[in-house]
Amino acid sequence: MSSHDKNNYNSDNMNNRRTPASVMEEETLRAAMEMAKPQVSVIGAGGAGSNIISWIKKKGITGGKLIAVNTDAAHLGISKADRRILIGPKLTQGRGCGGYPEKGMQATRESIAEVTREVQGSNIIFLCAGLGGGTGTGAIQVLSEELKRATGALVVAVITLPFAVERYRYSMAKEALQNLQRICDTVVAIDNNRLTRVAGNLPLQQALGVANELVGQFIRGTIETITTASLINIDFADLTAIMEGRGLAAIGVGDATGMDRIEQATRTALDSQLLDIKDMSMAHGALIHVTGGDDITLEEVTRAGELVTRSLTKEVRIVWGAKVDHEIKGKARVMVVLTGVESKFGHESKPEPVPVVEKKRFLGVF
Ligand SMILES: Nc1nc2c(ncn2[C@@H]2O[C@H](COP(=O)(O)OP(=O)(O)OP(=O)(O)O)[C@@H](O)[C@H]2O)c(=O)[nH]1
Ligand SMILES: [Mg+2]
Repeated sequence: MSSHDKNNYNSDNMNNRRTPASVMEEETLRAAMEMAKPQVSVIGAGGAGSNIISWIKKKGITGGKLIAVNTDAAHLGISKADRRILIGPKLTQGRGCGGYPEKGMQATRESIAEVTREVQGSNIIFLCAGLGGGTGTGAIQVLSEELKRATGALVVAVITLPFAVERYRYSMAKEALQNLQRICDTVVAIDNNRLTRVAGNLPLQQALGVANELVGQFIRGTIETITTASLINIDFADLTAIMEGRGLAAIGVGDATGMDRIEQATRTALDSQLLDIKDMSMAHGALIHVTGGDDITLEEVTRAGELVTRSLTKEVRIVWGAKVDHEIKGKARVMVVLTGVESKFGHESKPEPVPVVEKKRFLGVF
């Protein structure tokens, strides 16, 4: 019997005989459940980071606090975040960093106390930004270091690398990415130049929208499978095991309909990794997230896990979560995140492999 079933069983019994002792037990259980829920904060830094936060907010999310930080007051004004923080007001007067990451770093240091206050008590902090500008590139480096120190939370950065047409920004982005790998538990990197694999040949603005959606989907999906009852949940310990001290991570998504939708979507997710990684089979861990309409079956979700397991030659830890989305009837969407991967953007010190095999957790009603 899963813990979820047990909870339901207990609460049914409670309704039948409400003795003072049993009411107290129920209250204690409720308090314990509340305490066990991980606190999650998501911070979007700079223009791209704030746009990603707005995307998540528009889609709706339960179980996470959304914060936007920017040096650009006008852009911050249109953000849909739960909390908006203008960083470095003395340094930049709310006018942005003009592409200088050093200025973004200084601005963040000026306002670090305010940001730290907002994330106190968090167990997981997601930081997102488009690398290549001043604010996001500078802020995410200072935030990851300072917030890790202040909270001890699992810190996961999710960043995009600039398009080839923005080459002059590339070296700054590369340097920041190296630095982030040293500081964060995991850095999920999306190379914008690979977006054509999932979005075709789109104009720049639309391609940026696709990147926002991808980052947003990853963060939203992960948060919801650990904080709310889903078809299959991932617990905080699972997530920590594959993300803590893992270095670089790549991500891929696939959508499909029809009889073999799971096979197709999983293959697309594996074949369309949005970072140029050296050898997929050498990944140290994998997180699979499946979203499907009401008709998605447990067997299909398990199948996605099997397909990914087969692509990874090592005995690595694989965790998976699944959620029903009533809006995508008939469709399956599979997201595969490979952690501890090697890439030309990699940092020299590599993580130790996670010694465990696959793990499943079943919760919810089928
Ligand atoms: N995913 C995504 N990337 C974006 C978006 N806008 C810009 N980018 C990318 O992110 C990089 C940084 O751009 P911004 O986020 O606008 O820059 P910033 O961090 O605000 O920095 P400054 O404006 O220089 O202070 C760019 O080089 C683009 O590659 C967006 O809306 N979404
Ligand atoms: Mg900006």
